[in-house]
Amino acid sequence: MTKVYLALGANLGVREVNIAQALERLQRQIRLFRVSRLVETEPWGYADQPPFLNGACGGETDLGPFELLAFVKAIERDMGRKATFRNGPRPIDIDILLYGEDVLDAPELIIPHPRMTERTFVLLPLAEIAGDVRHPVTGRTIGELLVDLQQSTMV
Ligand code: PH2
Ligand code: MG
Ligand code: MG
Repeated sequence: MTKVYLALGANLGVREVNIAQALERLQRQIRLFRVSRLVETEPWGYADQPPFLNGACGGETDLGPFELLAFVKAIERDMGRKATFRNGPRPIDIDILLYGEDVLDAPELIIPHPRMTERTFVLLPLAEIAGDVRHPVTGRTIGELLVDLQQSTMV
């Protein structure tokens, strides 16, 4: 069993229902031990779209990293997500943030998630459930990374 942390996001449809459904589906392969509160966030990357609800969850799974990726992609697809454009609107987005202490750099999957340290909408919910967990590349805890980010953007 490996401890994994995932980010959840939605900005189309009834967002909290989509996230609840995704959490329900995730439990078919992940024993969830923490789910964060949901926060409403301004769209990042592409501004002309509805606000997001974002959250994070943590759990244990027997799936390998690529199996986990296929599993979350299947949930996104089943929940009606269409391939649009980068950073565009979506009924559900499930991103793998951390997979144990693994560091992986494959064409289809980079772990830890390469942009997690730059995004408050990821670090804020993640810090609520995993503040003391260490990012295996930077060696900083999630709580520290959130403070770093907030300080770097307090201008
Ligand atoms: N996801 C994106 C692009 N922009 N902005 C917010 N606030 N929340 C997201 O989850 C998000 C985003 C691409 O995955
Ligand atoms: Mg994403
Ligand atoms: Mg994604």
